[in-house]
Amino acid sequence: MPIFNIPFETLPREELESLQLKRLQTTIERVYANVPFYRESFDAHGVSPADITSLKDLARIPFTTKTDLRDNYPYDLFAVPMQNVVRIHASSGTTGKPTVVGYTKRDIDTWSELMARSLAAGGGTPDDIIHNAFGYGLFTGGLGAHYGAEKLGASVIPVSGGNTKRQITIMQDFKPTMLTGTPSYILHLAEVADEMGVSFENLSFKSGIFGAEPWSESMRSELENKLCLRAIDIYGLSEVMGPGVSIECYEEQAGLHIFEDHFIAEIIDPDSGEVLPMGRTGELVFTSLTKEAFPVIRYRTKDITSLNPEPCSCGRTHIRMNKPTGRSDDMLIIRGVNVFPSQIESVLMETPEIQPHYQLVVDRKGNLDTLTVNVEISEDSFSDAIKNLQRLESKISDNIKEYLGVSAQVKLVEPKTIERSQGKAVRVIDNREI
Ligand code: DLL
Repeated sequence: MPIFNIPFETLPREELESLQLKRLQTTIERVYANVPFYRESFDAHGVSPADITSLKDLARIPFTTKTDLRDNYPYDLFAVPMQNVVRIHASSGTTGKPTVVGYTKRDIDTWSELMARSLAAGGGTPDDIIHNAFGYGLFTGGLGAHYGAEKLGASVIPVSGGNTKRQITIMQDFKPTMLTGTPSYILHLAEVADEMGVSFENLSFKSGIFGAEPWSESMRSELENKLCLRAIDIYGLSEVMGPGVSIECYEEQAGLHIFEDHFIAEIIDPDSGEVLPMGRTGELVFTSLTKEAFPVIRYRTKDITSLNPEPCSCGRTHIRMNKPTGRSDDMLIIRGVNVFPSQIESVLMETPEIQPHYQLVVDRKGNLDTLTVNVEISEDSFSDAIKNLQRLESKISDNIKEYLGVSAQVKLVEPKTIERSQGKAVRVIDNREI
């Protein structure tokens, strides 16, 4: 059982919900009083803070979207004066303006505590040495994990992303016991270690906390085998706080416990906005319960997942969200078939001759969408595979067709030719004109 702040994580449901209601009412009152956007939006929907008398009343409140955040760029959704904001982060976003988020001193404390709880849930203790390969900067991964590690009382090595060879030497010399980073960058680290003749069997890792992008179960097995550690999935988003919104427990690694004393999660039908019953798959929506500078009310994440209220052997009473399959805006619609990059990843990883380095290229030829899957052959089977290149390509293409119902042209490419990222991997290049 993890040691850090377990009382809040094992609260009986009734107590947890009464805490949530109290915090929700306070948050709604604060945003109504301090943020013109929320006041106008609540007024337009005919709902006032006094109407929130039970958790069910949350459904009466309008959603907040990424567009609302962009329209209020950079600071108009802040609920405190700028003098009280001690930190600013931003999420890059692929189009348009970034999303800007702010933190008060107390927000940083809350976030650090939640990240400490996350690391503890992933097997961390004050005795650990944490090699933090999440990027430091406007991205919330690096500093989020850093403050959490310090709060836990562990020793943190702030390596950030990049300078990969040096990272391997640090791992050999400093003997870290936990590793944090994006799964795609960690895979690259493993590849570089291999080139340097360094085996993870001789390093000291017991667990790795990986997230910030979707990754499949097959990717988990690959990472666990290559790095000789237990790979734990961590989820979060800048708008809601950063990493530390939910995490898998070391015991089960089956669904990510949401820190429900600080966030309320809902699943909605992305088209109708209707709240879906527990267990159904849809878009994840979050309301923050304790944030001061940048509270979010029913924020539509675009992440697609489902919630699981089943008790967990770790003892936590907080519900779990299943591994997100992807984002509704990353979902590719190829000739009418919906495909997430992570589903393609699962199919690819069933072929032993290839490496989980891939990129999907979508084009439009005439009126027809085409999908090309560029994927690397593994170094070991390179010379063999080259003889059977076409046979292997059509085998993978048949598997994609069979499992996902979409036709794709598979192109096997030489090892190490797909660009490696130091943070989140770029999985899709969509050349279609919108
Ligand atoms: O990625 C925060 C984070 C940092 C999470 C480190 C975990 C670890 P953003 O850059 O704002 O924040 O991106 C948030 O990334 O809406 C998801 O689409 C995706 N995402 C984050 N974690 C996961 C995960 C950080 N474990 C967006 N699985 C989110 C799948 C994830 N997708």
